[in-house]
Amino acid sequence: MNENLYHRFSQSFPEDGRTPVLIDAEGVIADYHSLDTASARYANLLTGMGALKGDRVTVQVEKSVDALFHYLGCIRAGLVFHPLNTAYQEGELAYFLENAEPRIVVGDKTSIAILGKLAAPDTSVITIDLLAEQSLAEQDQFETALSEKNDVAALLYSSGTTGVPKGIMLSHGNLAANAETLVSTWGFSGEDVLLHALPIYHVHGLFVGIGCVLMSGAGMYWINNYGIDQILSALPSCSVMMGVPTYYTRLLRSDAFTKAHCENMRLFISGSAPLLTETFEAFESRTGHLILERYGMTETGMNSSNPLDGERVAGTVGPALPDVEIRVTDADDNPLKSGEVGAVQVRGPNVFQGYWKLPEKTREDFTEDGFFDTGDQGMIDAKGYLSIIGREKDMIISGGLNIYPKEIELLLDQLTGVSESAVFGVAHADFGEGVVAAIVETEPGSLKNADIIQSAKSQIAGFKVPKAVIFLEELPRNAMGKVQKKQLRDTYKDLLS
Ligand code: MCA
Repeated sequence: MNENLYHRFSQSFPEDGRTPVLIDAEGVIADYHSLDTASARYANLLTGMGALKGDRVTVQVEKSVDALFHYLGCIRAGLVFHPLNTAYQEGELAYFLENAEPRIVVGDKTSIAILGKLAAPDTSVITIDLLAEQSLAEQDQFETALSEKNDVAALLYSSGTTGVPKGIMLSHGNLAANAETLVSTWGFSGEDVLLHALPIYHVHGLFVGIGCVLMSGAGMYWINNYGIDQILSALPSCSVMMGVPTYYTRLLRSDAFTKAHCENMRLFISGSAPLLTETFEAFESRTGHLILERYGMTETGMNSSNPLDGERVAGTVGPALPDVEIRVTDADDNPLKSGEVGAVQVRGPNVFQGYWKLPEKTREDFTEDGFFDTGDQGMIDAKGYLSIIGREKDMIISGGLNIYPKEIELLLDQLTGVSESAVFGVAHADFGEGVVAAIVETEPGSLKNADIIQSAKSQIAGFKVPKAVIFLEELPRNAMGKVQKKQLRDTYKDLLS
């Protein structure tokens, strides 16, 4: 059997190819037949450019319909899709391009010059616009590549505590299994229209959102950039919405948002960052809907979900998905009893194939009996519901994006006049958490807040740039000399709220 993700999707496509798959305010943008033919053209074009099964295609493009068709073309051709956040700057891109060794690099008009400069000489570097234009001359049929379950379909990077990003290899089998489980858990069908406003360079928008739709023959209301007005005008045409908590807090901040917008909605799903109980409750009282919170990570896709039918408990991420095993363990990987807090470990068909070029690190993160150690701390209650109590050391989640302080500290420490720095997260009214940098100067009073922020902005993605900088005479340390981040978080907890 062909385990290619696109092949698996195509088995759920509606018989009538004229069934809409993408809609927006103007009406139908694409039906299933045109999605199939457009992805075939991209697959023909990419393979015609010399890309072979397993080759990486690195993509840094704004969300668009062409970007979606191109993604599907890569998958169909058995190429490894490697998407990048459009906010990444030159220094960040240099690392990804060197590490992923792509055969093809795809950018936008605005980013193509930098991508071209950074790419290895034998790489094809092309804009998505030109690809789209050239694809029109290609055949609109393509025999989807034969893929095995464990063949890598996508490479996504996550920074980690060392500040050096690791490539996470997700296979066709991982992505298909997770999408299938989510379709049944969340009751997706051909009747659904998903409000798709998430970016398509992360697991949430790319695999969870698009995966659920294409694995069930449903439709998507396609929004390229999150904006409250677009969401409000789209909602009445939709039945399901997926978002990070910021999407819901922004909706609640809009007085225009009422129950009437949700008339046709059956489900609101939240993930990628903790949903505050107060958001859950405020949303219920405004709309009558209980937001369904679920839990996942790039290495595993989705692991657990509050139920579609049954009790949705605020502050928990629900029981394990049907084909996923979750356990909470002590430091020696021994399972703990319900109610006890320990390491969250996951095993199942959703769990990734390993870190790209890092077999040693991969071995470290798996237990002997095949569980992946997520780095999160959690607790499973008597009903089997998981709560995430703490997460990988120091990690900040801002607007649904993971930020690793080490990466920012390494950058700040290199700035002239900075002796040392400590980066930490505090509550942020819009993004849930925001980045704060504490700086110790080599010469007190020599640096300006704005200069630090400006320097950071020119070197790293905007979402990682500190929202506030504070100057300290020294960093708080314990007897061992270790910086006390907790103390910093406590002292400055109200800085951004
Ligand atoms: C933008 N900015 C941010 C963020 N986004 N700062 C902190 N955190 C953020 N997430 C900054 C910009 O650099 C800019 O700064 C200013 O805010 C406005 O930028 P803009 O692009 O206009 O922001 P926005 O369009 O309002 O975007 C906010 C957003 C977006 C809609 C919340 O960040 C978003 O779509 N987040 C979702 C990310 C996502 O898909 N996560 C899933 C990861 P300045 O003005 O100074 O230039 S997958 C995952 O986590 C796992 C697997 C899972 O379980 O899902």
